[in-house]
Amino acid sequence: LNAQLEAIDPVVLELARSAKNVSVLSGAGISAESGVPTFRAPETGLWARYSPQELATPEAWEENPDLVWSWYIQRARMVRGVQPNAGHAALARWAAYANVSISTQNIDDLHERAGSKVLAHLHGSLFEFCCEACGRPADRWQVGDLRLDSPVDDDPQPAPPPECLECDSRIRPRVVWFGESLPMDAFAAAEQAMADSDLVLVVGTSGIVQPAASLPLTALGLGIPVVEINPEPTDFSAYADYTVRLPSGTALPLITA
Ligand code: BJW
Repeated sequence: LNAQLEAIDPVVLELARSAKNVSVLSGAGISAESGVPTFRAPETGLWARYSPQELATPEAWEENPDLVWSWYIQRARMVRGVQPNAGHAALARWAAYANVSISTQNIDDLHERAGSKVLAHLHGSLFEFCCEACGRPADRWQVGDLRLDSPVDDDPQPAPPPECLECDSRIRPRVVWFGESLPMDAFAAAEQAMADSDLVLVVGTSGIVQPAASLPLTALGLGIPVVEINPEPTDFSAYADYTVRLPSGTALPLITA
């Protein structure tokens, strides 16, 4: 533990201790220790033949909706089967001492299940579905029928997405694919929270996907200290005021203690 604590700049510990308004931008890395693969990590099973970057696009949805639909259902099942980790839990506990605003690029619900209220789900949610044409939310039974609660199928057969009860168009996951706009209210709330904070933590993101990656730059421009928590260097590392080169499940409990 001492060795890990020594990996953290004492200034970071002091900033965290005194901060009253903390803004967090989280990415796939914060859920990695729960067993959720990061976005750019190799996948296994059926999906080994496809990269997430190929499947999370409007083009993939147009060309192969059954495959994309089934991929999201499998991911929802996988997330249902894992637990929040020490990093999520530390952020949830911190809310007793500071105003912690969490903006996440993740579509999982592990922050919420650890007890945090998430300010902004910048890229949507694995557990919301809507009509691709009219936006009508899917009825619970339509997706429930696909048994999000069942275990991950090792050999899933791609199945077609359900149809909207209103207009017969396809039901899609309510997530943000490349080229699509982020939910404006969520992005605006995240931007405001960054601007109003006295400390920003950028946790477990490669920082290459825009516009989410630009959020901490707003804070830097205002002179707010920004700390990156990531075991690996990223495109953002050069801009961060401080970097903590530890997994978030180790770093966050130490920083928020
Ligand atoms: C650990 C750890 C541990 C491991 N502890 N850490 C050129 C310049 C600028 C922008 C663009 C451009 N060309 C195109 C664009 C726009 C595009 C974009 O940014 N592309 C870039 C790739 C270049 N952006 C968009 O299209 C966005 N929309 C947009 O711009 O709208 C405007 C517009 C409208 C109309 C026309 C044109 C423009 C939308 C972006 C949507 C991103 N969607 C996805 C999928 C969401 C649903 C899903 O999950 O399936 O979001 S893509 C994917 O990447 C997902 C993630 O949220 C996102 C970010 O990934 P993240 O979280 O950073 O994960 P990884 O895997 O990359 O990194 C994990 C990190 O964790 C690593 O650093 C590890 O080291 C670390 N780690 N273990 C801590 N234990």
